[in-house]
Amino acid sequence: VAGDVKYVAAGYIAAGWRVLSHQSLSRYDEDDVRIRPGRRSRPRSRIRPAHRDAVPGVVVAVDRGRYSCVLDTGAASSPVVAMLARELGRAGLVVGDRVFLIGDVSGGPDSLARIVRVADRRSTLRRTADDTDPVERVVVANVDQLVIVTALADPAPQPRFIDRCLVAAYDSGITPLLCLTKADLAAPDTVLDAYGQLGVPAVTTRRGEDSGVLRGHLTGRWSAFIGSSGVGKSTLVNTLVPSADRAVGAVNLVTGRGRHTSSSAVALPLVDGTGWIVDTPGIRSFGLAHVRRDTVVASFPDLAAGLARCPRGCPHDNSDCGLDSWVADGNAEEARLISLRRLLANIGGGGES
Ligand SMILES: Nc1nc2c(ncn2[C@@H]2O[C@H](COP(=O)(O)OP(=O)(O)O)[C@@H](O)[C@H]2O)c(=O)[nH]1
Ligand SMILES: [Mg+2]
Ligand SMILES: [Zn+2]
Repeated sequence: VAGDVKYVAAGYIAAGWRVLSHQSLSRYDEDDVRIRPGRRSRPRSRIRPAHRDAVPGVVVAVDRGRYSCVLDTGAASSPVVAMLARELGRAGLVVGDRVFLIGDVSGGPDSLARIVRVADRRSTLRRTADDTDPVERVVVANVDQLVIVTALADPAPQPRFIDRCLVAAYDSGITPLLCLTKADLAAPDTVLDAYGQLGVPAVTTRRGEDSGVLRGHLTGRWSAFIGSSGVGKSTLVNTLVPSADRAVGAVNLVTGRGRHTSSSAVALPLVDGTGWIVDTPGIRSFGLAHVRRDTVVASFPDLAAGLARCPRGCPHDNSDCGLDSWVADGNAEEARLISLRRLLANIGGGGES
């Protein structure tokens, strides 16, 4: 039995590796595929031989404990609906989770498969409901890139929103990409300059135009799109994935008055190309209660060298803080220091943003 179990585990590792390399994603090894935890000296009888045939896939939507999964083989023409095997416990999965399925994986009407394994997550995009909420939630797993969608006008660019998203991306180890929409309404130069200096890549888009530059950034990757209401995120998603049919101009998706009643994330494959984009309609911002203060500070690379002027243990909010003279000497924009202080005050339980 023990030998058999070992074979099964090795098979999963190999399968996991193939899946991951098949997706042309990088930076992981077999350690990233979760082997059922347990003491290695004992036979892991809970791994059932039947699971040897489990097929790999990825969660693309979640609806009340039912998971829509796309198989790596592409064998099923529509997403396979699956439930989580009881032995995997009650830990919820999120969009982007890589899974192994058994049972009816035909994807046919009324078919139901079973998820028997979950791969370790390469990345997790996390948030709390607000900056003081202790409950941390995973928004999406295994994305490579966070596309921060913000309009150049109507509504005006929101640097504080951008900075907050950059902290979330930095904390999650996910590459940020700034996507500036509505370039037909205002010139992007000021925003491009400000964030270009920080080394944040940026693209501009306008309605009715398919941005090849944006597509280039999305190719071969999993990208989560985040944006506050009205910035043109749905318009953008529809351009990239016409079949997605996201409601444009919908006032309130959560109450169901829009065409799309779901407020949870959904992964959509790019029509031409290998990338996936994850729309996050219910998520307008990131509570950062779970982020360490020094991670917030580290998310402001333009201020990093100025920290040498701070006394040890500086809270960066009083007259001893060396960042004031750093900014006064012209080393960084004052707005950036204000943004940093606002974020630190909030996660410290302080006032509203
Ligand atoms: N002028 C202009 N308007 C746009 C552009 N993209 C979207 N819009 C409009 O902005 C409004 C909000 O768009 P929507 O995609 O629903 O934004 P969402 O709330 O971020 O999903 C709609 O009226 C869109 O037609 C653009 O590039 N230029
Ligand atoms: Mg929308
Ligand atoms: Zn300081």
